[in-house]
Amino acid sequence: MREYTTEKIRNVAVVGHGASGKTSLVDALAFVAGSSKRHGSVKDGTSLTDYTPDEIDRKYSINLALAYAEWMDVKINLLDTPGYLDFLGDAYAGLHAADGALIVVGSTAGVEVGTELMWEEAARRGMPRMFFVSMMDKEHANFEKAYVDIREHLTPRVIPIEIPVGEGQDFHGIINLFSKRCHLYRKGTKTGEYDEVDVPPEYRDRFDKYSQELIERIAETDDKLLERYLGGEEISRDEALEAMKAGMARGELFPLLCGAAELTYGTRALLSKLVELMPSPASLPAVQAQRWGSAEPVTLERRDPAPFVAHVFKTVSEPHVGDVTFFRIQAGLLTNGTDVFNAPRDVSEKLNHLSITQGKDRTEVPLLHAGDIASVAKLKDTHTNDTLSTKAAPVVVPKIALPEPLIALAVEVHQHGEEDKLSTSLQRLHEEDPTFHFEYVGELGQSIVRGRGERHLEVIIGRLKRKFGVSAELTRPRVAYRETFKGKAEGQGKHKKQTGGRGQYGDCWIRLAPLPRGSGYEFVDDITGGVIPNKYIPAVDKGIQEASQRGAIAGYPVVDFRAECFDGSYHDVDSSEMAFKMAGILAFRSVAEKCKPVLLEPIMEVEVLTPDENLGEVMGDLSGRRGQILGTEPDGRLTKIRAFVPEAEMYKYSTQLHSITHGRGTFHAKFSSYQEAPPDVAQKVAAERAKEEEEKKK
Ligand SMILES: Nc1nc2c(ncn2[C@@H]2O[C@H](COP(=O)(O)OP(=O)(O)O)[C@@H](O)[C@H]2O)c(=O)[nH]1
Ligand SMILES: [Mg+2]
Repeated sequence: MREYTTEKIRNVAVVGHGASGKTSLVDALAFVAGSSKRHGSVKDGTSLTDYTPDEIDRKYSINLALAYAEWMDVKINLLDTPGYLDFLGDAYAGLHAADGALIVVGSTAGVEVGTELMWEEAARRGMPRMFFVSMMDKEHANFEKAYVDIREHLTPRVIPIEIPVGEGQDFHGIINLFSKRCHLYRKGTKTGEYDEVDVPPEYRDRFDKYSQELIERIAETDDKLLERYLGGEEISRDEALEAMKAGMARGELFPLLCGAAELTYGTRALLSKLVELMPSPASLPAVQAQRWGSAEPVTLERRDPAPFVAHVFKTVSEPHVGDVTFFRIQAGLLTNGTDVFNAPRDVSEKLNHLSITQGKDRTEVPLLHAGDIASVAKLKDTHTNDTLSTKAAPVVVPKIALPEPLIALAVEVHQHGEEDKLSTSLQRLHEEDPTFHFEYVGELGQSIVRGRGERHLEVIIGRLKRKFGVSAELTRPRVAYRETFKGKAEGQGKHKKQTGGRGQYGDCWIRLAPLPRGSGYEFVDDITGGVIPNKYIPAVDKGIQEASQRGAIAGYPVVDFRAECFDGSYHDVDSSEMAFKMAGILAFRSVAEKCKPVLLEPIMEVEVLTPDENLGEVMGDLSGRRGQILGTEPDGRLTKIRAFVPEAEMYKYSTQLHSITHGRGTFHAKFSSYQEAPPDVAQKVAAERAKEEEEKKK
């Protein structure tokens, strides 16, 4: 592997909707450039970047993965990202590590949800973007339609820089609008070779129309060029390309290319344009970091020799390799074996076996320059989103803003006794994929896992088995119900025992009454005349609190009530704190039943964003979940619905919303309050709880 200086590097994230052809394209680019030795295929499970068993089985990308193509003396690092929303975190990581985005749009599918999301994220980051209409050989491929789709749904600033010759089965060439030459592909070509010819006569009109549009659009972004163009002067290919690159950097122009990765058609032209139009890290503004331990901002010098700084954008733990850490060098020159420092974790790491990666293959290299992307294995305590720097100049760089979890499920191990292993393994999986979270919730007696969707959590369960040998399954999470009272009542609790020597005696009278929702618990000491000595009253309170952890309806904690202790009696010898606590417990149990107990259920405040055309169905579904719609309002191209929905009814909501809105809808839910559950719900919950108790006894 030759050495590539910062100017000779391009970092390109390949993004777009699932199944738009990204992985196939990355494979073809690396192969056509000669950097990868075999043309792999997603269908056969041999593609460069879908190499994990998870991906080979499922035939779609889950992990951010890296490849590179060496072209025109430049190394293009290609970051292949997953398109499905469940794995959005890795797509964001890919954009974070890149300097430009190649947005892949299927020639038949056009702009989809994933395309929109990636477009918006790349725009938010102000990255130069290029479009590629993929699978031009597919039946019903339609370049013009894809172009119009992008123009209408993403940006009017998209502009074709090449047009296809033929479409679908007849696709066999492209016309380059800059060079005004036509590439005709040789049938059966393995590496995208073509014969260069003049624009065929039957394409002359289309060519004229598109090249005029191209030159006008470029001229519009540059006053000097515009003047010359209007003056009838010819604008050279190099000038046009340079203006195009500058326009891309300012977010004013987004070139559109096309091809068919599986046939390798169009790949050579695309490689050249990635080199010519995407920025080198050297041309970009310096990265702003922060000195570790202070708020002092630091501007990172990209030139050598600067203190080393790198950002870890991905870690993968593989059974036979251990942890592999992918990072982008933000500053400094990095040589193999360098000692670095992970300041926030206070750990020194040695970067041994410094490598570049081509899919699953890693090639050791002696040295890499700033802007490049590298990997190392077996670091001690470095995880996704960490910064590596030096002990002498410790800094942290901005982190990838990761998407929040949307779904929560319970996870249960198949084999008793594996609970500890489950939690250590889930912790490892969280470090690898920080969009996945888990916690043991004592009240529910369940480990709860959270992620971006069911598919995401299923992949996690698969990894748990494959990487850590823990066999588990996803189950429905329990709901943290509560109980309360709707009426008042009073009664006695008397604990009296005479067993041989000293006996036990405690006796209290209490009154229970409901309090407004959210007030919690209140204890009132109404004892007069010392009928219960002061020192025993806290014990009565304790007894009531303990007993209230199991309500009368279904055994859930009772909340929002007042307990008044107003009478009782004691015994000089036999009374004790223990005995009065027992009396409190007995009093609560007997009085609680008379206070019209009810079940409370947690209610979530939910905000749903949906396309207008699905509004009716989304609202209907929310009502079916006993949701109470609070209102709707327009929000950009979508409509926002606000509603209160019982948590118990939110089970698998993300999956349902995804299916109603074809992935366009998103939502956000947070706990709002506890509300009285309808009687039929309470009955069902009580019956389920009774059944559970019954099973526990067995
Ligand atoms: N006809 C045709 N099919 C393609 C082409 N590129 C990819 N595909 C198919 O489209 C599907 C999705 O491709 P993949 O590369 O996994 O897309 P990704 O999800 O965007 O990475 C796979 O079945 C590929 O075989 C192409 O150039 N022509
Ligand atoms: Mg893919």
